[in-house]
This record gives sequence, C-alpha cells and structure tokens, in this order.
Amino acid sequence: TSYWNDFPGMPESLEKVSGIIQASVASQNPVIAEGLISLFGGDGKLLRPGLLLIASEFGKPQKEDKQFKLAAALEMLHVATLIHDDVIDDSPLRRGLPAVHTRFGKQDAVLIGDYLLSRCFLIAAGYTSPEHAVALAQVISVICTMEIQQNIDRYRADTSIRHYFRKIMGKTAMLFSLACHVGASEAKAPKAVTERLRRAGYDIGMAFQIIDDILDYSGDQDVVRKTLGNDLKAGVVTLPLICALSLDKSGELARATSRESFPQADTEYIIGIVRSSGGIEAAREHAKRYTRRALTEISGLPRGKARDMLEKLTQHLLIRNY
Ligand code: 2DE
Ligand code: MG
Ligand code: MG
Ligand code: MG
Ligand code: MG
Repeated sequence: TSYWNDFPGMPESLEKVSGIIQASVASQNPVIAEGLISLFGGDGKLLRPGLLLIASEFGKPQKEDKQFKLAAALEMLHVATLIHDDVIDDSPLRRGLPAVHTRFGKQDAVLIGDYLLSRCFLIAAGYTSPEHAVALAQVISVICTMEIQQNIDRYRADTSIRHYFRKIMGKTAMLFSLACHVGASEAKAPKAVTERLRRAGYDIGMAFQIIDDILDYSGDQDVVRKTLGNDLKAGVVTLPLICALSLDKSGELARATSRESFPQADTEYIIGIVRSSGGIEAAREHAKRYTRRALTEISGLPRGKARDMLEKLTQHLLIRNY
C-alpha cells in the first residue's frame, strides 16, 4: 500500500503477506469469498503485519519465512475486528468500500468475522510458539473486554483521561505491542530488544488510536475512506471531547453532553464546540507525547535499516490524514 512505498523491501514483503492471507481465507462459499476479497483487496494500511516484519529484522532469519505467516495472522485478526466493529458501530463504509455488513447483512458479517478469526488461529497454532498463541488469545479477550467497557460508558461524558487511555490500550495498543514483540521474539532477537519493541509498539498504538479518534472529528471522509463522525453519534466519548470539556469554560459543552441531553444532542453543534475550544489540538498533544515516548524507545534499539524504518513509520503515523 502507499503507506509503505518509501520503505525498502516492505511492499514486496507485504505482498507475500497478502498472498498468504488470500490463500488461507479462500473458500468455495461465495459470501465468504466475496466478503473477504473486497476487504483484503482494499487499501488497508497493513500496519500490524508491517510492524511485525520490521520487528523480526532485529532477530535472525527464520525457517520457511515464518514471520510472513505470523504477520498474515495478525492482519486477519485485525480485519475480523473491523468487520465486527462496523456492525457494532453501524458504520457503512470501510477501506473505501461498503462494509461487509452493508453488502451481506449483519448475520453474515458476524459469521465472516468469526470465520476469519478461526483462520487466524489456524495459522497462529501452526507457526507460533505456544506462548505466543496464548499471548494472542489474551490480547483478543482484552480487546473484547474493552469494547464492552466502551459500550458500558456510552453517553458518559464525565469520564477521565485515564479511563479513556485504559480503553484504547486494550482495544488497540496491545495488538500493536504484540505485533512488535512477537515479531522480534519469534526471530530470537535479544530479550532487551524484544522488551523495548514491546514498549515502543504500545506507545505507537496509543498514538495511533488517539489520531484515529481525532480523525473521527476532523478527518476528510474521502481521504480516510471510512465513515466518520460516528463516535459522537454513538455516544462514544473520546479524547477530543474529553479535552474540550476541560477547556470549555462556558459550560455549554458540559450541558450539551449531560446524561440527559447527550443521546438527543445535536452532533454538529457539539463537534463545533470541540473544534473551537481547542479539543482537537489538546488531543493531538497526547498523541505527540506517545510518539515521543515511542521514539525514545526506538532510539535505544540497535542501529540499522529496521530501526530507521520504525522511526520513520512512527513519525508518519502522527501526521497521517488516513
Ligand atoms: C477500533 O476502534 C476498534 C478496534 C477493536 C474492535 C474490536 C471488536 C471486537 P474504532 P474505526 C469490535 C471484535 C473481536 C473479534 C473479532 C475477536 O474507532 O474508527 O471503532 O476504524 O475503529 O471504526
Ligand atoms: Mg468503528
Ligand atoms: Mg468501534
Ligand atoms: Mg475510530
Ligand atoms: Mg481504526
């Protein structure tokens, strides 16, 4: 994808990953085949597999290019969560195309997500050390738990930044962190390097979800190529709103998002206040802070092509507009 054009060797490697995914999800069933081909053929960023592959370069070359298999498994998990996420968020567009549930209905979308999850585990079980398959399963249970927490917290604007960070750590950062540490660890990188990558992956993932949440308020839908403005409409309270609430001294925003008013609130009006109060910029400062933390970790990694790529990617993710 265009995300990786300036990264030597990565477009070719990610092509291999895509090939493994296509082969592994292939099905005679027309709904599965079409539903998945449209998603994997779309313009996914392939960040998690990309991170895993970069991390694996800190270790030794692997038998049968095992790292490509693991990278494929992570992307399959990620896409499974997206399919379910779009059902849950009632979000019609994904990767520039109709979401799976838009085309095939919610019933089949849920099942296609489950199918994909099982294909992910098939690969993980076959090509990962048991402890990493366990780690993967644990991350998935945390993702689900934090998604449920997010539902519990709907329309509660009186939340804390801490609580928000905890949720995005579970729903996004842990998988980024897993990609980085499993990639390095399976390639037998030194323990200190693996641990550093685990921390860097966590910080990159935190910054990534903060920017995702900012784009939901201020992105250009034609560029991001998925439905925006959804979080607020669904009562999901994210960092731009949390920051705006502490910046808006008039109390206007607090009134508009009180437990009573929030479900019927005029979302355009709220988005206007979030923007004019500086909520977006304040949220961006947090993304910058996580990016700086990631860069500090990365600067402690062994020098070389992999470190340069990780640094460049981390910097890019902060200024991305999709
Ligand atoms: C991204 O948040 C959410 C990621 C996790 C979703 C996980 C679900 C559990 P967003 P966007 C739904 C499903 C679990 C499985 C299949 C194991 O902001 O903006 O909603 O891209 O993402 O819609
Ligand atoms: Mg969503
Ligand atoms: Mg969601
Ligand atoms: Mg989002
Ligand atoms: Mg996203």
